[in-house]
Amino acid sequence: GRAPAWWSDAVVYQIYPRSFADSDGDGIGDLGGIIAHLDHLQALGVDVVWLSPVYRSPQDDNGYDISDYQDIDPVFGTLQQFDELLAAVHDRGMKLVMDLVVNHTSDEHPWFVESRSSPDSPKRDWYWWRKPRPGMAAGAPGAEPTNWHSFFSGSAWELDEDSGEYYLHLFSRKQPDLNWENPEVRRAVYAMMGWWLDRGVDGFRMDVINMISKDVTADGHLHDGRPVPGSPYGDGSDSYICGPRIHEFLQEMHREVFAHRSAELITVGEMPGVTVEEARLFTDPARAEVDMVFQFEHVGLDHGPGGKFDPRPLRLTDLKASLGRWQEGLEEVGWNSLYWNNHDQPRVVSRFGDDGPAHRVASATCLATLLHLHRGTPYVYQGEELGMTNAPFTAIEDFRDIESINHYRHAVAAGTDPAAVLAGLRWTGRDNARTPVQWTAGENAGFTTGTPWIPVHPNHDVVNAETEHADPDSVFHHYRRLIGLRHTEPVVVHGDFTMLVPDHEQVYAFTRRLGEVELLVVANVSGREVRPDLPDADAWAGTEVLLTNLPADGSARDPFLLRPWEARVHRRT
Ligand code: ISL
Repeated sequence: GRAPAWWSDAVVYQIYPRSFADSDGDGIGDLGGIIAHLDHLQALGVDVVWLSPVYRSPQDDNGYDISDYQDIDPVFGTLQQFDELLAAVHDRGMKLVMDLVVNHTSDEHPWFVESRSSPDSPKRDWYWWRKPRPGMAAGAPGAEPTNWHSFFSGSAWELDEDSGEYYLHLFSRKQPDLNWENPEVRRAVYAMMGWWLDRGVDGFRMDVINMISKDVTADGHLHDGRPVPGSPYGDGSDSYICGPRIHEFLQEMHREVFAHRSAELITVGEMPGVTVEEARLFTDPARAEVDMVFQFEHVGLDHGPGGKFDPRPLRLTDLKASLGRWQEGLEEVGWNSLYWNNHDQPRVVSRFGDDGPAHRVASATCLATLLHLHRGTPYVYQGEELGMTNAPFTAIEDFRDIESINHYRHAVAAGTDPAAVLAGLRWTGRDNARTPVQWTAGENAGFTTGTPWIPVHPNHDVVNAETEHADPDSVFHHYRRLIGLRHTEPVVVHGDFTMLVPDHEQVYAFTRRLGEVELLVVANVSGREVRPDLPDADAWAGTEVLLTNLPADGSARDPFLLRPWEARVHRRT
Protein backbone atom coordinates (compact mmCIF):
# COMPACT_ATOMS: atom_id res chain seq x y z
CA GLY A 1 0.00 0.00 0.00
CA ARG A 2 0.72 3.67 -0.15
CA ALA A 3 2.35 5.38 2.86
CA PRO A 4 -0.13 7.49 4.81
CA ALA A 5 -0.01 11.18 3.89
CA TRP A 6 1.59 13.58 6.40
CA TRP A 7 -1.82 15.09 7.12
CA SER A 8 -3.56 11.81 7.93
CA ASP A 9 -3.48 12.51 11.70
CA ALA A 10 -3.84 16.28 11.37
CA VAL A 11 -6.59 18.47 12.77
CA VAL A 12 -7.44 21.69 10.95
CA TYR A 13 -8.63 24.91 12.57
CA GLN A 14 -10.61 27.38 10.49
CA ILE A 15 -10.22 31.09 11.03
CA TYR A 16 -12.81 33.53 9.69
CA PRO A 17 -10.55 36.56 9.97
CA ARG A 18 -13.27 39.18 10.11
CA SER A 19 -14.61 37.68 13.34
CA PHE A 20 -11.47 36.28 14.97
CA ALA A 21 -9.64 39.14 16.66
CA ASP A 22 -9.21 42.84 15.90
CA SER A 23 -5.81 44.39 16.57
CA ASP A 24 -6.37 47.97 15.35
CA GLY A 25 -9.70 48.94 16.86
CA ASP A 26 -11.70 49.28 13.63
CA GLY A 27 -14.11 46.59 14.81
CA ILE A 28 -13.05 44.08 12.14
CA GLY A 29 -10.76 41.15 12.81
CA ASP A 30 -7.37 41.23 11.08
CA LEU A 31 -4.01 39.52 10.59
CA GLY A 32 -2.55 41.26 13.64
CA GLY A 33 -5.35 39.77 15.72
CA ILE A 34 -4.54 36.30 14.44
CA ILE A 35 -0.83 36.69 15.19
CA ALA A 36 -1.74 37.78 18.72
CA HIS A 37 -3.80 34.64 19.38
CA LEU A 38 -1.64 31.86 17.95
CA ASP A 39 -0.91 30.63 21.47
CA HIS A 40 -4.56 29.64 21.76
CA LEU A 41 -4.27 27.46 18.66
CA GLN A 42 -1.03 25.95 19.82
CA ALA A 43 -2.53 25.14 23.22
CA LEU A 44 -5.46 23.50 21.45
CA GLY A 45 -2.96 21.39 19.53
CA VAL A 46 -4.16 21.85 15.96
CA ASP A 47 -1.80 21.11 13.08
CA VAL A 48 -3.14 23.24 10.27
CA VAL A 49 -4.75 26.65 10.15
CA TRP A 50 -7.13 27.43 7.29
CA LEU A 51 -7.70 31.12 6.70
CA SER A 52 -10.93 32.22 5.09
CA PRO A 53 -10.20 34.85 2.40
CA VAL A 54 -8.01 37.84 3.29
CA TYR A 55 -7.39 38.98 -0.28
CA ARG A 56 -8.30 42.43 -1.59
CA SER A 57 -12.07 42.54 -1.83
CA PRO A 58 -15.05 44.89 -1.85
CA GLN A 59 -16.38 42.61 0.96
CA ASP A 60 -19.77 42.06 -0.64
CA ASP A 61 -19.60 38.44 0.61
CA ASN A 62 -17.01 39.06 3.35
CA GLY A 63 -14.03 38.40 1.11
CA TYR A 64 -15.41 35.55 -1.04
CA ASP A 65 -15.58 38.25 -3.73
CA ILE A 66 -11.94 38.86 -4.64
CA SER A 67 -10.68 41.84 -6.63
CA ASP A 68 -6.96 41.06 -6.32
CA TYR A 69 -5.78 37.50 -5.66
CA GLN A 70 -2.23 38.61 -4.95
CA ASP A 71 -2.71 41.23 -2.29
CA ILE A 72 -4.16 41.46 1.22
CA ASP A 73 -7.22 43.60 1.83
CA PRO A 74 -6.26 46.71 3.83
CA VAL A 75 -9.00 45.89 6.32
CA PHE A 76 -7.01 42.76 7.25
CA GLY A 77 -3.48 44.10 6.90
CA THR A 78 -0.62 43.93 4.42
CA LEU A 79 1.34 41.30 2.51
CA GLN A 80 4.23 41.92 4.87
CA GLN A 81 2.01 41.10 7.84
CA PHE A 82 0.83 38.03 6.02
CA ASP A 83 4.44 36.86 5.70
CA GLU A 84 4.86 37.48 9.44
CA LEU A 85 1.79 35.40 10.17
CA LEU A 86 3.00 32.60 7.93
CA ALA A 87 6.38 32.57 9.65
CA ALA A 88 4.77 32.64 13.10
CA VAL A 89 2.50 29.72 12.21
CA HIS A 90 5.46 27.74 10.86
CA ASP A 91 7.55 28.59 13.94
CA ARG A 92 4.89 26.91 16.03
CA GLY A 93 5.06 23.77 13.91
CA MET A 94 1.71 24.41 12.25
CA LYS A 95 0.83 24.83 8.58
CA LEU A 96 -1.23 27.50 6.86
CA VAL A 97 -3.85 26.85 4.21
CA MET A 98 -5.42 29.61 2.12
CA ASP A 99 -8.94 29.82 0.76
CA LEU A 100 -8.96 29.53 -3.01
CA VAL A 101 -12.02 31.23 -4.52
CA VAL A 102 -11.83 30.68 -8.26
CA ASN A 103 -15.33 29.74 -9.32
CA HIS A 104 -15.87 33.49 -9.42
CA THR A 105 -14.08 36.79 -8.91
CA SER A 106 -15.39 40.12 -7.71
CA ASP A 107 -17.02 42.26 -10.38
CA GLU A 108 -14.32 44.77 -9.39
CA HIS A 109 -11.49 42.40 -10.35
CA PRO A 110 -9.54 43.89 -13.30
CA TRP A 111 -10.31 40.73 -15.29
CA PHE A 112 -14.03 41.38 -15.04
CA VAL A 113 -13.71 45.13 -15.50
CA GLU A 114 -11.89 44.39 -18.77
CA SER A 115 -14.34 41.65 -19.73
CA ARG A 116 -17.32 43.92 -19.19
CA SER A 117 -15.79 46.83 -21.11
CA SER A 118 -16.92 45.50 -24.51
CA PRO A 119 -18.23 42.38 -26.26
CA ASP A 120 -14.97 42.56 -28.23
CA SER A 121 -12.77 42.59 -25.15
CA PRO A 122 -9.99 39.98 -25.27
CA LYS A 123 -11.23 38.91 -21.82
CA ARG A 124 -14.93 38.79 -22.76
CA ASP A 125 -14.79 35.01 -22.82
CA TRP A 126 -13.20 34.82 -19.34
CA TYR A 127 -16.72 35.03 -17.90
CA TRP A 128 -20.15 33.73 -18.95
CA TRP A 129 -21.70 36.41 -21.16
CA ARG A 130 -24.94 35.53 -22.93
CA LYS A 131 -27.59 37.30 -25.00
CA PRO A 132 -31.21 37.42 -23.77
CA ARG A 133 -33.39 34.40 -24.44
CA PRO A 134 -34.21 34.28 -28.19
CA GLY A 135 -37.07 36.57 -29.15
CA MET A 136 -37.02 38.45 -25.84
CA ALA A 137 -35.86 41.96 -25.03
CA ALA A 138 -32.96 42.42 -22.63
CA GLY A 139 -34.32 43.10 -19.16
CA ALA A 140 -37.80 41.72 -19.86
CA PRO A 141 -39.05 39.34 -17.17
CA GLY A 142 -37.90 35.83 -18.04
CA ALA A 143 -35.41 37.04 -20.66
CA GLU A 144 -32.45 35.70 -18.69
CA PRO A 145 -30.39 33.19 -20.73
CA THR A 146 -31.38 30.32 -18.38
CA ASN A 147 -33.89 30.04 -15.55
CA TRP A 148 -31.23 29.38 -12.88
CA HIS A 149 -31.65 30.96 -9.47
CA SER A 150 -28.68 32.36 -7.62
CA PHE A 151 -27.68 30.89 -4.22
CA PHE A 152 -28.23 34.39 -2.87
CA SER A 153 -31.82 34.78 -4.20
CA GLY A 154 -33.12 36.01 -7.53
CA SER A 155 -31.77 35.17 -10.98
CA ALA A 156 -28.21 33.92 -11.51
CA TRP A 157 -27.93 36.36 -14.44
CA GLU A 158 -27.31 40.09 -14.26
CA LEU A 159 -27.99 42.36 -17.21
CA ASP A 160 -25.21 44.67 -18.32
CA GLU A 161 -27.12 47.64 -19.75
CA ASP A 162 -24.23 48.82 -21.93
CA SER A 163 -23.94 45.66 -24.01
CA GLY A 164 -27.47 44.31 -23.56
CA GLU A 165 -25.90 40.98 -22.47
CA TYR A 166 -26.14 39.09 -19.22
CA TYR A 167 -23.35 37.62 -17.10
CA LEU A 168 -23.65 34.56 -14.89
CA HIS A 169 -23.26 34.76 -11.10
CA LEU A 170 -24.18 31.65 -9.12
CA PHE A 171 -23.67 33.74 -5.97
CA SER A 172 -24.02 37.53 -5.58
CA ARG A 173 -24.17 39.82 -8.61
CA LYS A 174 -20.80 41.06 -7.44
CA GLN A 175 -19.39 37.51 -7.89
CA PRO A 176 -19.36 36.80 -11.65
CA ASP A 177 -18.50 33.19 -12.53
CA LEU A 178 -15.20 32.60 -14.32
CA ASN A 179 -15.36 30.61 -17.54
CA TRP A 180 -13.13 27.59 -16.92
CA GLU A 181 -13.68 26.42 -20.51
CA ASN A 182 -11.17 29.11 -21.46
CA PRO A 183 -7.60 27.78 -21.03
CA GLU A 184 -6.27 31.31 -20.38
CA VAL A 185 -8.45 31.49 -17.26
CA ARG A 186 -7.09 28.20 -16.00
CA ARG A 187 -3.50 29.22 -16.67
CA ALA A 188 -4.02 32.51 -14.80
CA VAL A 189 -5.48 30.69 -11.79
CA TYR A 190 -2.67 28.12 -11.68
CA ALA A 191 -0.04 30.86 -11.87
CA MET A 192 -1.69 32.66 -8.95
CA MET A 193 -1.79 29.46 -6.90
CA GLY A 194 1.90 28.87 -7.59
CA TRP A 195 2.69 32.38 -6.43
CA TRP A 196 1.18 31.64 -2.98
CA LEU A 197 2.82 28.24 -2.71
CA ASP A 198 6.17 29.78 -3.58
CA ARG A 199 5.54 32.28 -0.80
CA GLY A 200 5.31 29.30 1.57
CA VAL A 201 1.64 28.53 2.08
CA ASP A 202 0.85 24.87 2.62
CA GLY A 203 -2.23 24.31 0.52
CA PHE A 204 -5.74 25.41 -0.31
CA ARG A 205 -9.34 24.98 0.72
CA MET A 206 -11.09 25.34 -2.62
CA ASP A 207 -14.36 27.25 -2.54
CA VAL A 208 -17.27 25.59 -4.41
CA ILE A 209 -14.67 23.94 -6.60
CA ASN A 210 -17.14 21.34 -7.91
CA MET A 211 -19.04 24.17 -9.64
CA ILE A 212 -16.28 25.33 -12.00
CA SER A 213 -17.29 23.06 -14.90
CA LYS A 214 -20.58 24.04 -16.51
CA ASP A 215 -22.50 21.76 -18.83
CA VAL A 216 -22.34 23.78 -22.05
CA THR A 217 -22.93 22.62 -25.62
CA ALA A 218 -20.30 23.05 -28.34
CA ASP A 219 -22.16 26.11 -29.61
CA GLY A 220 -22.28 27.69 -26.15
CA HIS A 221 -25.79 26.82 -25.04
CA LEU A 222 -26.59 26.38 -21.34
CA HIS A 223 -29.64 24.37 -20.29
CA ASP A 224 -32.59 25.46 -18.17
CA GLY A 225 -32.76 23.88 -14.74
CA ARG A 226 -35.49 21.88 -13.08
CA PRO A 227 -38.50 24.03 -12.10
CA VAL A 228 -38.77 24.91 -8.41
CA PRO A 229 -42.36 24.85 -7.11
CA GLY A 230 -43.52 28.32 -6.15
CA SER A 231 -40.49 30.06 -7.68
CA PRO A 232 -40.09 31.90 -10.98
CA TYR A 233 -36.56 30.45 -11.14
CA GLY A 234 -35.25 26.95 -11.71
CA ASP A 235 -32.55 24.84 -10.08
CA GLY A 236 -29.63 24.73 -12.49
CA SER A 237 -27.47 22.50 -10.32
CA ASP A 238 -27.55 19.61 -12.84
CA SER A 239 -25.60 21.96 -15.12
CA TYR A 240 -22.85 22.92 -12.70
CA ILE A 241 -22.53 20.51 -9.73
CA CYS A 242 -19.70 18.14 -10.70
CA GLY A 243 -20.04 19.22 -14.32
CA PRO A 244 -18.66 17.30 -17.32
CA ARG A 245 -15.03 18.51 -17.12
CA ILE A 246 -14.62 18.79 -13.33
CA HIS A 247 -12.25 15.83 -12.96
CA GLU A 248 -10.24 16.92 -15.98
CA PHE A 249 -9.85 20.45 -14.54
CA LEU A 250 -8.79 19.22 -11.11
CA GLN A 251 -6.30 16.77 -12.61
CA GLU A 252 -4.88 19.52 -14.77
CA MET A 253 -4.63 21.81 -11.73
CA HIS A 254 -2.83 19.08 -9.83
CA ARG A 255 -0.38 18.55 -12.67
CA GLU A 256 0.28 22.24 -13.21
CA VAL A 257 0.36 23.39 -9.58
CA PHE A 258 1.02 20.57 -7.12
CA ALA A 259 2.76 17.66 -8.82
CA HIS A 260 6.21 19.26 -8.99
CA ARG A 261 6.04 20.92 -5.57
CA SER A 262 6.62 19.72 -2.01
CA ALA A 263 4.66 16.67 -0.96
CA GLU A 264 3.77 18.41 2.31
CA LEU A 265 0.77 20.25 0.89
CA ILE A 266 -2.89 19.73 1.60
CA THR A 267 -5.96 20.36 -0.55
CA VAL A 268 -9.63 20.18 0.33
CA GLY A 269 -12.37 20.87 -2.16
CA GLU A 270 -15.59 22.39 -0.88
CA MET A 271 -18.29 20.55 -2.82
CA PRO A 272 -21.96 21.25 -2.17
CA GLY A 273 -24.11 18.46 -3.59
CA VAL A 274 -21.24 15.99 -4.00
CA THR A 275 -22.20 12.32 -3.67
CA VAL A 276 -20.07 9.71 -1.93
CA GLU A 277 -19.47 8.02 -5.30
CA GLU A 278 -18.13 11.26 -6.80
CA ALA A 279 -16.10 11.93 -3.65
CA ARG A 280 -14.33 8.62 -4.09
CA LEU A 281 -13.17 9.75 -7.50
CA PHE A 282 -12.12 13.20 -6.26
CA THR A 283 -10.08 11.80 -3.36
CA ASP A 284 -8.61 8.63 -4.84
CA PRO A 285 -4.87 9.37 -4.54
CA ALA A 286 -4.20 7.50 -7.76
CA ARG A 287 -6.29 10.04 -9.69
CA ALA A 288 -4.38 13.06 -8.27
CA GLU A 289 -7.24 15.55 -7.88
CA VAL A 290 -7.69 16.71 -4.24
CA ASP A 291 -6.82 15.17 -0.87
CA MET A 292 -10.33 15.41 0.55
CA VAL A 293 -13.66 17.13 0.05
CA PHE A 294 -16.23 18.89 2.19
CA GLN A 295 -19.55 17.16 1.58
CA PHE A 296 -22.89 18.64 2.63
CA GLU A 297 -25.21 15.70 3.23
CA HIS A 298 -25.16 15.76 7.02
CA VAL A 299 -25.70 19.52 7.19
CA GLY A 300 -28.79 19.24 4.98
CA LEU A 301 -30.62 16.64 7.08
CA ASP A 302 -32.47 19.28 9.10
CA HIS A 303 -33.54 21.26 6.03
CA GLY A 304 -37.28 21.05 5.34
CA PRO A 305 -39.04 21.06 1.97
CA GLY A 306 -38.47 24.83 1.72
CA GLY A 307 -34.68 24.47 1.97
CA LYS A 308 -32.16 25.73 4.49
CA PHE A 309 -34.40 28.49 5.87
CA ASP A 310 -37.19 25.99 6.49
CA PRO A 311 -35.55 23.94 9.24
CA ARG A 312 -36.94 20.78 10.79
CA PRO A 313 -35.64 18.73 13.72
CA LEU A 314 -32.75 16.38 13.00
CA ARG A 315 -33.44 12.67 13.34
CA LEU A 316 -30.41 11.01 14.84
CA THR A 317 -31.00 7.90 12.74
CA ASP A 318 -30.65 10.03 9.58
CA LEU A 319 -27.38 11.49 10.83
CA LYS A 320 -25.95 8.05 11.58
CA ALA A 321 -27.10 6.64 8.25
CA SER A 322 -25.49 9.52 6.39
CA LEU A 323 -22.16 9.76 8.20
CA GLY A 324 -21.97 5.97 8.34
CA ARG A 325 -22.37 5.74 4.58
CA TRP A 326 -19.54 8.24 4.06
CA GLN A 327 -17.30 6.28 6.44
CA GLU A 328 -17.99 3.13 4.47
CA GLY A 329 -17.84 4.74 1.02
CA LEU A 330 -14.37 6.20 1.59
CA GLU A 331 -12.99 3.26 3.55
CA GLU A 332 -10.89 1.58 0.86
CA VAL A 333 -10.24 4.54 -1.40
CA GLY A 334 -10.20 8.24 -0.62
CA TRP A 335 -10.54 10.15 2.63
CA ASN A 336 -13.22 11.97 4.62
CA SER A 337 -13.17 15.43 6.05
CA LEU A 338 -15.19 15.78 9.24
CA TYR A 339 -16.98 18.93 10.29
CA TRP A 340 -19.96 20.21 12.23
CA ASN A 341 -19.28 23.87 11.69
CA ASN A 342 -17.82 26.47 9.40
CA HIS A 343 -18.59 30.09 8.62
CA ASP A 344 -21.70 29.10 6.62
CA GLN A 345 -23.37 26.82 9.18
CA PRO A 346 -25.23 27.54 12.41
CA ARG A 347 -23.39 26.65 15.63
CA VAL A 348 -23.53 22.91 16.26
CA VAL A 349 -24.28 23.14 19.99
CA SER A 350 -27.42 25.13 19.14
CA ARG A 351 -28.26 23.04 16.11
CA PHE A 352 -27.75 19.40 17.11
CA GLY A 353 -27.05 19.91 20.84
CA ASP A 354 -28.69 21.95 23.57
CA ASP A 355 -27.32 25.42 24.19
CA GLY A 356 -29.25 26.04 27.41
CA PRO A 357 -27.16 26.46 30.57
CA ALA A 358 -27.87 22.93 31.84
CA HIS A 359 -26.55 21.07 28.81
CA ARG A 360 -24.37 23.42 26.75
CA VAL A 361 -21.01 22.04 27.86
CA ALA A 362 -22.13 18.42 27.90
CA SER A 363 -23.80 18.55 24.49
CA ALA A 364 -20.92 20.46 22.88
CA THR A 365 -18.38 17.96 24.17
CA CYS A 366 -20.63 15.01 23.30
CA LEU A 367 -20.92 16.12 19.67
CA ALA A 368 -17.21 16.89 19.52
CA THR A 369 -16.39 13.40 20.77
CA LEU A 370 -18.51 11.79 18.10
CA LEU A 371 -17.03 13.79 15.25
CA HIS A 372 -13.42 13.47 16.34
CA LEU A 373 -13.62 9.71 16.74
CA HIS A 374 -14.70 9.18 13.13
CA ARG A 375 -12.15 8.34 10.46
CA GLY A 376 -11.07 11.36 8.45
CA THR A 377 -9.65 14.83 9.02
CA PRO A 378 -11.51 16.88 11.65
CA TYR A 379 -12.05 20.59 11.11
CA VAL A 380 -12.66 22.88 14.09
CA TYR A 381 -14.29 26.21 13.30
CA GLN A 382 -13.29 29.16 15.48
CA GLY A 383 -15.39 29.33 18.65
CA GLU A 384 -16.57 25.73 18.27
CA GLU A 385 -13.80 24.76 20.71
CA LEU A 386 -15.43 27.15 23.21
CA GLY A 387 -18.95 25.84 22.71
CA MET A 388 -20.06 29.15 21.18
CA THR A 389 -23.77 29.28 20.40
CA ASN A 390 -26.10 30.76 17.80
CA ALA A 391 -26.75 34.48 18.13
CA PRO A 392 -29.84 36.03 19.72
CA PHE A 393 -30.84 37.96 16.59
CA THR A 394 -34.21 39.67 16.93
CA ALA A 395 -34.62 41.86 13.85
CA ILE A 396 -33.43 41.82 10.24
CA GLU A 397 -31.23 44.81 11.09
CA ASP A 398 -29.11 42.45 13.24
CA PHE A 399 -27.98 40.50 10.16
CA ARG A 400 -24.97 41.38 8.03
CA ASP A 401 -24.80 38.39 5.66
CA ILE A 402 -25.77 39.03 2.05
CA GLU A 403 -27.43 35.62 1.78
CA SER A 404 -29.70 36.30 4.77
CA ILE A 405 -30.52 39.87 3.81
CA ASN A 406 -31.31 38.97 0.18
CA HIS A 407 -33.41 36.02 1.29
CA TYR A 408 -35.43 38.21 3.65
CA ARG A 409 -36.01 40.83 0.96
CA HIS A 410 -37.11 38.30 -1.67
CA ALA A 411 -39.26 36.18 0.65
CA VAL A 412 -41.06 39.15 2.15
CA ALA A 413 -41.62 40.68 -1.31
CA ALA A 414 -43.11 37.36 -2.40
CA GLY A 415 -45.63 37.59 0.44
CA THR A 416 -44.13 35.38 3.18
CA ASP A 417 -44.83 36.50 6.73
CA PRO A 418 -41.75 38.50 7.85
CA ALA A 419 -41.80 36.89 11.30
CA ALA A 420 -41.63 33.44 9.72
CA VAL A 421 -38.75 34.47 7.47
CA LEU A 422 -36.91 35.84 10.47
CA ALA A 423 -37.47 32.62 12.41
CA GLY A 424 -35.80 30.69 9.59
CA LEU A 425 -32.85 33.08 9.48
CA ARG A 426 -32.43 32.85 13.22
CA TRP A 427 -32.00 29.08 12.95
CA THR A 428 -29.83 28.73 9.89
CA GLY A 429 -28.52 32.19 9.02
CA ARG A 430 -24.76 32.23 8.45
CA ASP A 431 -24.24 35.16 10.82
CA ASN A 432 -24.80 32.72 13.68
CA ALA A 433 -21.27 31.52 13.00
CA ARG A 434 -19.87 34.98 12.41
CA THR A 435 -20.30 36.74 15.75
CA PRO A 436 -16.90 37.63 17.21
CA VAL A 437 -14.81 35.00 18.94
CA GLN A 438 -15.28 35.35 22.67
CA TRP A 439 -11.85 35.76 24.20
CA THR A 440 -12.72 37.22 27.61
CA ALA A 441 -15.68 38.12 29.82
CA GLY A 442 -14.75 41.78 29.37
CA GLU A 443 -15.98 44.46 27.03
CA ASN A 444 -16.70 43.19 23.52
CA ALA A 445 -15.39 39.81 24.69
CA GLY A 446 -11.87 41.10 24.12
CA PHE A 447 -12.47 40.96 20.36
CA THR A 448 -12.02 44.68 19.72
CA THR A 449 -11.52 47.98 21.48
CA GLY A 450 -13.79 49.58 18.87
CA THR A 451 -17.32 48.84 17.74
CA PRO A 452 -17.59 45.26 16.45
CA TRP A 453 -18.88 44.97 12.87
CA ILE A 454 -21.49 42.51 14.18
CA PRO A 455 -22.60 42.41 17.81
CA VAL A 456 -20.76 40.20 20.29
CA HIS A 457 -22.88 37.46 21.83
CA PRO A 458 -24.06 38.53 25.31
CA ASN A 459 -23.17 35.10 26.73
CA HIS A 460 -19.45 35.92 26.56
CA ASP A 461 -19.58 36.45 30.33
CA VAL A 462 -19.76 32.64 30.59
CA VAL A 463 -18.54 31.39 27.22
CA ASN A 464 -15.03 32.69 26.62
CA ALA A 465 -11.49 31.46 26.09
CA GLU A 466 -10.00 32.97 29.22
CA THR A 467 -12.45 31.21 31.54
CA GLU A 468 -12.20 27.96 29.59
CA HIS A 469 -8.40 27.86 29.54
CA ALA A 470 -8.53 27.86 33.34
CA ASP A 471 -11.19 25.15 33.63
CA PRO A 472 -10.09 21.56 32.93
CA ASP A 473 -13.74 20.54 32.39
CA SER A 474 -14.34 23.19 29.73
CA VAL A 475 -15.29 22.60 26.13
CA PHE A 476 -11.84 23.92 25.18
CA HIS A 477 -9.96 21.30 27.18
CA HIS A 478 -12.19 18.55 25.85
CA TYR A 479 -11.33 19.56 22.28
CA ARG A 480 -7.67 19.65 23.30
CA ARG A 481 -7.91 16.10 24.64
CA LEU A 482 -9.69 14.87 21.51
CA ILE A 483 -7.02 16.39 19.27
CA GLY A 484 -4.33 14.87 21.46
CA LEU A 485 -5.97 11.46 21.20
CA ARG A 486 -5.78 11.59 17.42
CA HIS A 487 -2.07 12.32 17.67
CA THR A 488 -1.33 9.47 20.08
CA GLU A 489 -3.78 6.67 19.14
CA PRO A 490 -3.25 5.28 15.62
CA VAL A 491 -6.62 3.53 15.79
CA VAL A 492 -8.33 6.94 15.80
CA VAL A 493 -6.61 7.79 12.54
CA HIS A 494 -6.46 4.50 10.70
CA GLY A 495 -8.90 2.15 12.39
CA ASP A 496 -11.85 0.77 10.48
CA PHE A 497 -15.35 1.92 11.43
CA THR A 498 -18.42 -0.12 12.40
CA MET A 499 -21.71 1.57 13.25
CA LEU A 500 -23.68 0.03 16.13
CA VAL A 501 -27.41 0.35 16.96
CA PRO A 502 -28.18 2.33 13.74
CA ASP A 503 -31.91 2.44 14.52
CA HIS A 504 -31.56 3.83 18.03
CA GLU A 505 -33.11 7.30 18.19
CA GLN A 506 -31.02 8.57 21.11
CA VAL A 507 -27.69 6.78 21.02
CA TYR A 508 -24.82 7.17 18.53
CA ALA A 509 -22.35 4.31 18.93
CA PHE A 510 -19.59 2.76 16.86
CA THR A 511 -16.37 0.82 17.11
CA ARG A 512 -12.99 1.48 15.55
CA ARG A 513 -10.45 -1.29 15.09
CA LEU A 514 -6.81 -1.39 14.06
CA GLY A 515 -5.11 -4.76 14.46
CA GLU A 516 -5.47 -5.77 18.09
CA VAL A 517 -6.72 -2.42 19.31
CA GLU A 518 -10.41 -1.67 19.42
CA LEU A 519 -12.30 1.42 20.56
CA LEU A 520 -15.95 1.69 21.53
CA VAL A 521 -17.45 5.15 21.16
CA VAL A 522 -20.90 5.61 22.65
CA ALA A 523 -22.85 8.80 23.13
CA ASN A 524 -26.25 9.78 24.44
CA VAL A 525 -27.36 12.43 21.96
CA SER A 526 -30.27 13.59 24.09
CA GLY A 527 -31.17 15.19 27.39
CA ARG A 528 -32.72 11.97 28.77
CA GLU A 529 -30.87 9.14 30.49
CA VAL A 530 -30.67 6.00 28.36
CA ARG A 531 -29.34 2.43 28.60
CA PRO A 532 -28.75 1.21 25.03
CA ASP A 533 -28.57 -2.47 24.29
CA LEU A 534 -25.05 -2.53 22.90
CA PRO A 535 -23.60 -5.68 21.35
CA ASP A 536 -20.92 -7.07 23.65
CA ALA A 537 -21.69 -4.51 26.39
CA ASP A 538 -20.67 -6.75 29.27
CA ALA A 539 -17.23 -7.35 27.80
CA TRP A 540 -16.73 -3.62 27.30
CA ALA A 541 -17.92 -2.66 30.78
CA GLY A 542 -14.61 -3.14 32.57
CA THR A 543 -12.30 -1.85 29.84
CA GLU A 544 -10.05 1.18 29.91
CA VAL A 545 -11.93 4.48 29.57
CA LEU A 546 -9.84 6.66 27.26
CA LEU A 547 -12.10 9.66 27.46
CA THR A 548 -15.43 10.84 28.84
CA ASN A 549 -17.09 14.22 28.70
CA LEU A 550 -18.81 14.28 32.10
CA PRO A 551 -17.08 14.40 35.47
CA ALA A 552 -17.27 11.04 37.28
CA ASP A 553 -20.14 11.11 39.75
CA GLY A 554 -18.44 8.77 42.20
CA SER A 555 -21.07 6.05 41.96
CA ALA A 556 -20.31 2.51 40.89
CA ARG A 557 -22.96 2.85 38.23
CA ASP A 558 -23.48 0.77 35.13
CA PRO A 559 -21.11 2.53 32.69
CA PHE A 560 -23.59 2.23 29.84
CA LEU A 561 -26.47 3.81 31.70
CA LEU A 562 -25.73 7.07 29.96
CA ARG A 563 -26.45 10.40 31.55
CA PRO A 564 -27.83 13.25 29.38
CA TRP A 565 -25.30 14.02 26.58
CA GLU A 566 -22.75 11.61 28.06
CA ALA A 567 -20.08 10.37 25.65
CA ARG A 568 -17.54 7.66 26.43
CA VAL A 569 -14.60 6.19 24.58
CA HIS A 570 -13.48 2.72 25.74
CA ARG A 571 -10.38 0.89 24.60
CA ARG A 572 -9.41 -2.78 24.63
CA THR A 573 -6.72 -4.89 23.09
O1 ISL B 1 -24.70 28.64 2.80
C1 ISL B 1 -24.83 28.37 1.64
C2 ISL B 1 -25.82 29.00 0.77
O2 ISL B 1 -27.09 28.42 1.03
C3 ISL B 1 -24.01 27.41 1.03
O3 ISL B 1 -24.59 26.82 -0.04
C4 ISL B 1 -22.74 28.11 0.60
O4 ISL B 1 -23.04 29.22 -0.17
C5 ISL B 1 -21.95 27.15 -0.20
O5 ISL B 1 -21.52 26.23 0.74
C6 ISL B 1 -20.77 27.80 -0.83
O6 ISL B 1 -20.01 28.44 0.13
C7 ISL B 1 -18.82 29.04 -0.24
O7 ISL B 1 -18.95 29.88 -1.37
C8 ISL B 1 -19.75 31.04 -1.23
C9 ISL B 1 -19.47 31.81 0.05
O8 ISL B 1 -20.49 32.75 0.27
C10 ISL B 1 -19.36 30.91 1.25
O9 ISL B 1 -19.03 31.63 2.39
C11 ISL B 1 -18.33 29.88 0.91
O10 ISL B 1 -18.04 29.03 1.99
C12 ISL B 1 -19.46 31.90 -2.42
O11 ISL B 1 -18.09 32.11 -2.53
